[in-house]
Amino acid sequence: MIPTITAFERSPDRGRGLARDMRVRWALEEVGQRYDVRLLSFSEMKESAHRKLHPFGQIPTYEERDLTLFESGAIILHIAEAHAGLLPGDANARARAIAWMFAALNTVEPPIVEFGMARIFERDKSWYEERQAMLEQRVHTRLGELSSRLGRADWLDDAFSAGDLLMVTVLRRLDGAGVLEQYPNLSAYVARGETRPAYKRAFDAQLAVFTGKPPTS
Ligand code: GTB
Repeated sequence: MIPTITAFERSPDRGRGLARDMRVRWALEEVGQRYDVRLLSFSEMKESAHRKLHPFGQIPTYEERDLTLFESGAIILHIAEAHAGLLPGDANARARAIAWMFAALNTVEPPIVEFGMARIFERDKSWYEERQAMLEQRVHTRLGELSSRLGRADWLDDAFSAGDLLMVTVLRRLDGAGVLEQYPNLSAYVARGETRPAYKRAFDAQLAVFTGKPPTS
């Protein structure tokens, strides 16, 4: 059975692939699983029909037979456990890859999201500049640490995994902020993720929603 995911009918990022359906699409493309997408308006996301799938009225969700999931990390872990290609076979390497999934979502994403949200919603506040400097510093702390750990490696723990998939999508949220560019190995890491054929297929599919034109790949 083909799973169905949900995504924005009209993404505020205008097709830049920054919303969290992108990571789910990418994971499905990596493992070669076809999927359907149900597009939702902002009001539909808050209706009870969708809240039965997602208690917080958000995207993405994932439906497959009698399973419904929300939370992009849980969805990707499910996909990675059900298919080969996103988690290593070796038990210890698999546990480390899952640790990187949690690190992406719990340790790296929060300061990046807070920094980004402030840039959008708090620009008019008198304290914006001062707070923004603090938030940016927190992002730099994490990026510096991540950059040191990645070093000259291609991926966080040997082969590409769901941990890299999540980390790349998290770092992409710094797009346009002029921050990631200060870490050449992290910029190259993100670019490496973006050149994967599965990433490109996922990106084109979400872009097609915005442009209304079918994906070319
Ligand atoms: N922890 C949850 C997960 O990982 O699945 C978070 C889900 C979430 O934040 N979903 C967002 C949503 O539904 C979309 S991804 N928001 C609507 C709402 O809460 O009412 C966040 C997002 C939105 C838009 C952009 N953008 O335009 O750049 C980037 C990221």
